[in-house]
Amino acid sequence: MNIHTVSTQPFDDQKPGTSGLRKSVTAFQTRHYLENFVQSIFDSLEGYAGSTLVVGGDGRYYNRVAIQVILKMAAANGFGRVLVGQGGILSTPAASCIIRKYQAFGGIILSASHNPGGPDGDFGIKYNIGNGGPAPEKVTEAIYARSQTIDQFKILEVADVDLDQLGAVQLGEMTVEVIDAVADYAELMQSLFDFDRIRAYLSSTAFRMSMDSMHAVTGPYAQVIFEQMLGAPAGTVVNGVPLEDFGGGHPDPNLVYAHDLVELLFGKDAPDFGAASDGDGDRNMILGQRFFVTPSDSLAVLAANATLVPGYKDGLAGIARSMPTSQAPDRVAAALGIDCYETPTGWKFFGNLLDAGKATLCGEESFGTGSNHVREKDGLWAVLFWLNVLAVRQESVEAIVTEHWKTYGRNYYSRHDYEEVASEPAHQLMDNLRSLVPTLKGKVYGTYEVDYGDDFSYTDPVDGSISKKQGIRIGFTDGSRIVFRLSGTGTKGATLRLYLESYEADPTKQGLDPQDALGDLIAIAHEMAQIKALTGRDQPTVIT
Ligand code: VG1
Ligand code: CO
Repeated sequence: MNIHTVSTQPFDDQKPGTSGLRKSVTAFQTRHYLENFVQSIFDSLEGYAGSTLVVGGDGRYYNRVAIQVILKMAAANGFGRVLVGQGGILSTPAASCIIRKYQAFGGIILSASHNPGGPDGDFGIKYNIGNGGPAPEKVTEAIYARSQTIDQFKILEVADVDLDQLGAVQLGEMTVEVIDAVADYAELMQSLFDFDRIRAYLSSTAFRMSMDSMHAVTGPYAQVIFEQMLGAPAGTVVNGVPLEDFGGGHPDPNLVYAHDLVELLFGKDAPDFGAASDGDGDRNMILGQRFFVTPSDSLAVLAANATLVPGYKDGLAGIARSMPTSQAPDRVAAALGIDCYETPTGWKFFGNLLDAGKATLCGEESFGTGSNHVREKDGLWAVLFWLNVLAVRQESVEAIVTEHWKTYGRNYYSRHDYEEVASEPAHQLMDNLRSLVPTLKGKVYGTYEVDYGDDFSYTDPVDGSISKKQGIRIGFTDGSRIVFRLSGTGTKGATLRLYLESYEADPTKQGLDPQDALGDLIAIAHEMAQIKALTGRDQPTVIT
C-alpha cells in the first residue's frame, strides 16, 4: 500500500456554517484546501477504524474530483468500507437514509445546496454523524479547531475509482461499494406513504402535477418514484437531469428562482399541484393551482393531517420548528396536545429531539420539512406527504390550506433577504439591534406594542448544550414577530434575513397579500434596524 503523508499548512477560514463548509469552487481548488478539511474531519473523530463511511453529493461541478480525493483519504486513514452513490450522486436525505440503514459510522455530503454551481459557483462539504444527521456544533467546532493547527494529511496513491460502475472495488485495505443512489431511499418512501392510493389518484384524469427538479439531484429520484413507481405520466418530472451547473440557475425552490414552475402553476390551464426541490434535494416548494403554500403553513398542514398517512397514522410525538419559522405549527401542536419545540436555524438542532423521540415532524421557513424517518430535511418526502393527503382528502391544495386557516387562524408570513451586502455594516446593524431590543418592552409602534426583545439563545432539552446569538427577536403583544439574522450559508459578503409574521384569526381577513398584511411590521423593522442607512438598500433582493 502506498500511503502518503503530505505536509500542509492551515487555512484560517474553514469554519463550518449553518450547514457545513461552503466556499467558491475556486477556493476549494486551492492546493490542499479540500484535503485539509477532510483530514480535519477524520482527526476529530474517534473509533472509526474498519468502519463504514457514506459518501455522495448533489452532482455539482467538482463533485467527482472531491469524491476521488475523499475515497483515497478514507482508505489512508483506516476506514473499512465506503458506500458511494453511483455517479457520485446522493441527495442529502438519501445519504441520511443510507447512513442509518447500513449503520455507517458517518457520512460526507458534497453540496452547497441551493447556491449556484459550476466552475464559478459554489461547492460545499459537510459531515454527518451515525444517526444520519448533520454533525452537532460540538463536532463542527472540533473540526474547525483541528483545521487551524493541521500540519499533515494522509492519502493513498492509487488509481481513481469508476464511480459509474455499480459494485465493489478494493482501495488498499478498504472496500468501495458503488451503490444505486435511489433504491434505498425509494424503498423508505414506500414504507411511509400509501403508494397504491397515490398511484390511483395520479392516474385519475382529473389530477395533474408537475415536479421541477431544477436540474439538480432529485431528478433521478423523482423519475423513479413519481413516473415509474407511482405511474405519473412521462414528463411529470421536469428539469430531471442533474447538471454540473444546474443549467446556470439557482437550484432554490422558491417563488423567485423556480419561476418556470410558478408561471405554469399560476398560468392558464395550470396543473393541480406543483412542487420543486433544491440542489441537494432537502428543500421543497409546494404549489396548488394558482396558490403558494408557505413552508411554515406546509409544516402546520402536514402536522394537522398526519394521521391520514400510513407512516404517521398513530399520531405525532411532537413538532419542532426553527425560531424564524412562523408559529402556525405551534397552534396545531396546542390543538393536538403535543409539544412544539423552537430551535435555532439549521437542521442539526433537530437531531437530538428526533433521536429522543420528542419530535416527529420538523420544519424550517426556508422550504425545509422532514420527519424522524431520516435526520435531514427531505424535499421529495414532503411532496409525497402532500400527495398522500390530497389523495385521501380529494380536495384542492387551496381548499385544504384555507380551511386550515379557518380552523387555526392564519399566520401571515414573509422573509426578506438582503443578499451580498457589505459584511461590516451588516454586523454593525446586528450589534445595534442587540443593544437596542432589550430596552423596547412596552414601547408602542402604531398599533403594535413590544412584548419582548432578545437575541435568541437555545438550550438543547436533551443534552443541555447552549447555542447563543441565534437571531434577534422582537415579539409584540398580539403575537406578531420581527426576526433578524445573518445567513450562515452565503459565500459573498453578508446576507441579512428579515423575517416577519402576524396572526389573523378572522377568516374574513385572511385573504390579503402577505406583503400588505405585513406592511406596518416591515416599516417598523426598517426603522428599528436602519436597514437603508447601513446597507444602502431600500429593497430586499429576494422576498419569499
Ligand atoms: C439557510 C436557511 C436554513 C437552512 C440552511 C441550510 O441557512 O435559512 O433554514 O437550514 O440554509 O439549508 P442561512 O444560515 O443561510 O439562513 V440547505 O438546503 O442550504 O442545506
Ligand atoms: Co439544500
